[in-house]
Amino acid sequence: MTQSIIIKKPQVTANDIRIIGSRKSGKTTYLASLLRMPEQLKKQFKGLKITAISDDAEDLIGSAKDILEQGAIFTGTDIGDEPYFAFQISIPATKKSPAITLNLNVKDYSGETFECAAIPQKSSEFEEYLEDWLSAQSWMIMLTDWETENDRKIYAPALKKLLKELSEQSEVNEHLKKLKVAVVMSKCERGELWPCRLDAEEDLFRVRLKETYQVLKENLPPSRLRFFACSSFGVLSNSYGEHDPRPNRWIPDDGSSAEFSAYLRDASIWQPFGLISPLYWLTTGRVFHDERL
Ligand SMILES: Nc1nc2c(ncn2[C@@H]2O[C@H](COP(=O)(O)OP(=O)(O)OP(=O)(O)O)[C@@H](O)[C@H]2O)c(=O)[nH]1
Ligand SMILES: [Mg+2]
Repeated sequence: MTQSIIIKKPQVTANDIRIIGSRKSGKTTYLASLLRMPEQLKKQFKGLKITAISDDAEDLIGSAKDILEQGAIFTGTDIGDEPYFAFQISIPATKKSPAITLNLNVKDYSGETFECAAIPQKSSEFEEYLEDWLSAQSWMIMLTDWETENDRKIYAPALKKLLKELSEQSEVNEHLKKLKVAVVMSKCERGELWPCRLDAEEDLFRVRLKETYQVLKENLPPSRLRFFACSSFGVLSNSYGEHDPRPNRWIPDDGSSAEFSAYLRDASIWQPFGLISPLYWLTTGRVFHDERL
């Protein structure tokens, strides 16, 4: 009797995403770290491939090498000239899921554009960005601090406005009824956040950004909203058997904060956390099983 072997074809799926969020929340560093894919991740996840497609994406890999790995930081993203990164993530098959390739187009916005949504006097500027955001299939919203003042006066009102527009436009544009939103807390190598990364919704957003969380939950069904934690820098070691949870970051000793002015400390052991999970969920609707990625 001949045995038939069934070879599952890798799935291929595409997505068009906008990354928006508060100022200096780490959006550009996130994309640069992902595209650069440090050696530590390559070793740990054999067969994982990230390939730049557009020139902007190629250039960002260069910036990761020339800036982040040299212990420097990006200048803020310019308004009006937002880069559009096209790249591909190929994830090999695991016991739990088949091999998959994600073809992604991701546009990176400056934090000011998101904060405009909370300022009524800036509504005409906001309308311009909004038009482009509403042409996408997914949004990644990146936040990094939980000052009560920002929660109440910037993040919650900005999201309220954004989601109100989304809901109104959904009446005339069917595809918007499917738009998904991944809300990401960045820089989670910070000591008080690292243990909370395992349940970002409960332990980060619900308890720390109460009003923002409430606005999101009231305006989006669970199938279109999910919360994530990530760190572009990671900790010194997150491998089994050799944990060293000290952040792989360096903060200038001028009183700066770990939230807004940190640098990568040691590029040779650079191992970001949680970079792929939000993109995977936004694109497939499924939860990625290895949160370290
Ligand atoms: N501690 C820590 N700092 C980070 C991380 N990612 C980025 N940063 C720092 O956050 C600051 C801002 O990073 P950017 O990537 O420029 O932030 P952005 O959201 O693109 O900023 P805008 O374009 O101005 O909105 C820099 O000092 C980065 O080094 C991280 O994972 N951990
Ligand atoms: Mg930026």
